[in-house]
Amino acid sequence: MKKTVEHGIEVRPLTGSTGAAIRGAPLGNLTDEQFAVIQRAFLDRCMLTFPDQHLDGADLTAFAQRWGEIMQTPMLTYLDGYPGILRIFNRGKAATPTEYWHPDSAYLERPPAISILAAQDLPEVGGDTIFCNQYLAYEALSDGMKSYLEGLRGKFTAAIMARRTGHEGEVPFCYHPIVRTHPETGRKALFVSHADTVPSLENMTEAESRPLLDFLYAHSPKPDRSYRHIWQPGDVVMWDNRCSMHYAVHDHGDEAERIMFRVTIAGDRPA
Ligand SMILES: O=C(O)CCC(=O)C(=O)O
Ligand SMILES: [Fe+2]
Repeated sequence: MKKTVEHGIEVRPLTGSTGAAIRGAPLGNLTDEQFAVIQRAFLDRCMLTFPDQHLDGADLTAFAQRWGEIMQTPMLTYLDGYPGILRIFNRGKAATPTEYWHPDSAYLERPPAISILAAQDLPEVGGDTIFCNQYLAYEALSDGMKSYLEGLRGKFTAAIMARRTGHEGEVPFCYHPIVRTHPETGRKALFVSHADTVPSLENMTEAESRPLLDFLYAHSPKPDRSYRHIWQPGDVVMWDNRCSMHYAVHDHGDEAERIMFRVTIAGDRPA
């Protein structure tokens, strides 16, 4: 895996398995050829970092629009003047809804394909985000397990989001295959999440489902198929929710300022 430069865009792999850093162009001003280079790297590496971009709400929105349709997630409140931008801030460790492995908003019928974060204000140290490659998690399973998982669907619920937002009444959920085929690469990836998000398999009790789901969740994020991002001012990071999970490490204390702008891009129904 080597660094490449094409149309002035440098693509440098971040680990042997996951992620690439993109340098060489301001994101607000990419040619179609440059965008194609970035798109290829994204599909290949599951997530990208763009150092030193310092995007504000307008720049972030313009960049995000190149990837598809900007979407909103029900129950969340978006920035005044920027209906696609969610302001992520430090809620304190006890209340953070993102310190566990997950793909974003997987309880939606059509979960976001892509999420993009632009750092606005960072703690002096800590608050890293870790990403894991769910193609490789799938490929590491035995042939027996792969065929056993064929056709199984998980119940994906909004329990964590409902808790966080004080949502009352029935918690939204839907069923998705726990092995999904990426609509653009054609590769299979393991599609799972925390036990509160995926409590059970379709047509099975929780007691019957947990051993398998717990195994798949624990199996997924291994160091040799992950990348840990240590944020720097101005960073933009984007990930593919169809083939990766991420984990926001809360080790910066409840008082430290940590503000990110997030945009999500609409995706297909997992299949
Ligand atoms: O704050 C972060 O680093 C990531 C939070 C997260 O999970 C998200 O924005 O989807
Ligand atoms: Fe997330």
